[in-house]
Amino acid sequence: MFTKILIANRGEIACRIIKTARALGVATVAVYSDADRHALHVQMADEAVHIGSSPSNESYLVIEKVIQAALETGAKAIHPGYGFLSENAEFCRQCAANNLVFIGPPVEAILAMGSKSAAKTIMADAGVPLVPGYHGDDQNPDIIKQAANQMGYPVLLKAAAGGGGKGMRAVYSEAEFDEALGAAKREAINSFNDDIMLVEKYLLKPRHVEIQVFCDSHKNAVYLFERDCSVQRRHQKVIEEAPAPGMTDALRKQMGEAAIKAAKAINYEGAGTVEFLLDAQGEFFFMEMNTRLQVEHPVTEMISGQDLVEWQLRVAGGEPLPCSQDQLTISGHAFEARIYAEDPDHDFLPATGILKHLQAPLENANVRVDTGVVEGDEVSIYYDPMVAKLVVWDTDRDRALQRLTQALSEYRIGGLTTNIGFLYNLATSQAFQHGDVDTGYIEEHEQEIFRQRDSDIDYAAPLAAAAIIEQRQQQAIEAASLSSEPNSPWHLNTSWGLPQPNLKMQIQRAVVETTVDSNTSLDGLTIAPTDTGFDLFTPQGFFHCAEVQPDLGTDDENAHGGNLNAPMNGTLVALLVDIGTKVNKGDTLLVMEAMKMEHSIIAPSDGAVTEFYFQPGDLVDGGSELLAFEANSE
Ligand code: MV4
Repeated sequence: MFTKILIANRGEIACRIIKTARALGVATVAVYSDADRHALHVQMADEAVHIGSSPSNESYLVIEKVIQAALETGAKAIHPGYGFLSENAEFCRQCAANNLVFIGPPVEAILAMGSKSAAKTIMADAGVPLVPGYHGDDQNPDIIKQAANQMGYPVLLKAAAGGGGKGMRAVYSEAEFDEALGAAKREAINSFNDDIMLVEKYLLKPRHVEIQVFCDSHKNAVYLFERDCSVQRRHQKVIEEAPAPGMTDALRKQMGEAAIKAAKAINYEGAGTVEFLLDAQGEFFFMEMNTRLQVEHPVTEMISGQDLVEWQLRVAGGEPLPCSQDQLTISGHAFEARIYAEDPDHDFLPATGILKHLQAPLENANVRVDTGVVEGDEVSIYYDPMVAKLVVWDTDRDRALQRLTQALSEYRIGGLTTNIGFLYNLATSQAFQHGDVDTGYIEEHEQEIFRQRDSDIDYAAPLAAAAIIEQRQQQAIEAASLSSEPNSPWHLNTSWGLPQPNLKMQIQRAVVETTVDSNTSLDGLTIAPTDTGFDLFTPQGFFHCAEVQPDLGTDDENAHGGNLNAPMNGTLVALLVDIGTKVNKGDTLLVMEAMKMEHSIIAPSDGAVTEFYFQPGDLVDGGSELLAFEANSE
């Protein structure tokens, strides 16, 4: 076993690798960029080396700097994690040239799987099932078209240099083939500087089922079962699970053995993943092989009870596989949901900002949180905005899914927008609950996942209002407990039996007035405070909520009628006038954002702003006075 390894990565995967290394008594070296100077992975490692400025291509992707850091610190091996240099053949070569062990496959395997068409040729020769198609070197358009006609439409044109969905074009009839091929080749040249095309039978609504394989340097090879990664958005995985819904023992064995064949065909060593397309008839076809540890490896660890990073360290150190195939078993079911700083209501735009409030679900035997951030950290523009991977396990899929939705409803993140609500609505959507998943899932169920029905608002508003009333009562009790007269009636917050107050609520994008009566129940709900209000998790779905401050006008003797206070918690977006500049009644003075909506503060009369109390980017509490305004003297 190595005495010291360097982790050439950051974030959750670096932290995750350090945890296993520490458990094995292996010393660890972290590398970090300017932006990661105080990052969790740096704190967790035994040593840390600064390797450059924040952009990845000036730090984590600079081979010489990573190698130099390993040599300086006496690390014997380098774990690349995933992404970054994990499938970079030159990096692999440089490690060997510097007597450093690359914790991954031989460079030949990385090269062999680097080209989609070369990989398919290797797999075809090895007897691994491929989608019917043509991936030959002869790129004569007539040859490609003849193959398409022979397999029957629809077909899928794919750029050999493409991947991850880039460079794919569906063709539905012979009549449109020539134009489609021309367009696909032009796109491939522009995107990859390579217009080699392959054509395949277009499988409709396939599932993405991948097999975890592991090989050692003594020709042993095993598969650690499958993961279903069909729930993707624009070829980014969202929720993964193991085992795959509906998988039979026979099909699992067939796919596992095909994956082993694929690995052996390229003399593989280390952790690898063989991706297949699985059609509705139970036919499976090789898609590609990933020569790295995948992001979603934890679901395999949860159902197999194996630590795949420990296996990587042992195998890279020349040890044999820790288990034979017969010793590997599946227990229960696991899900992984990727928690991202992104805004599902704005086309999943990446969100940046400070994690002002970060409270993950409690971890235990059923709940695991792999993360690289702590409260107060900044999610920056430099790196993938994944905040954490929420991994759950239980004895069967239904129970595991219940764990997932419960854990999502307990996740508290304030200070930036996340996809937690989207994940919650996806995990509670009907078809997902029944395991009816395929690669088109999110598009097919978009309405349900992004539901914003009036009936939802009618359902959520009284619950949200009740949550506010309950929160006030709780605050009153806490205030009373701190008071010298705890029993004073002034501490009561029950309006002395008066009918409950009318509350003005913003639910997602709707503003509603609602009342709360005694039969509004909060059972089965979870409230997560946020910077703009609170997130309400209910059995019917997830809602961003906030109380809209009543418009009390102003008691200023120059009463202007307008309200210069923040209507609710939010962020100040822009100041639209200068101090002292004459403005007319109704002119917009500033804009703030709350609940994904813009709110304008307008001039209550002719006059001028004499002071702004906040600046763009500031978080503003509801009701705060935002500016000082001087009306023109009559
Ligand atoms: C396909 C396919 C249907 N038929 N090939 C997308 C990215 C790359 N990994 C291969 N992909 C696909 N290839 C044939 N012949 C459908 C997809 C596909 C897909 C595959 C896996 C996971 C998500 C996907 C989303 C859209 C399309």
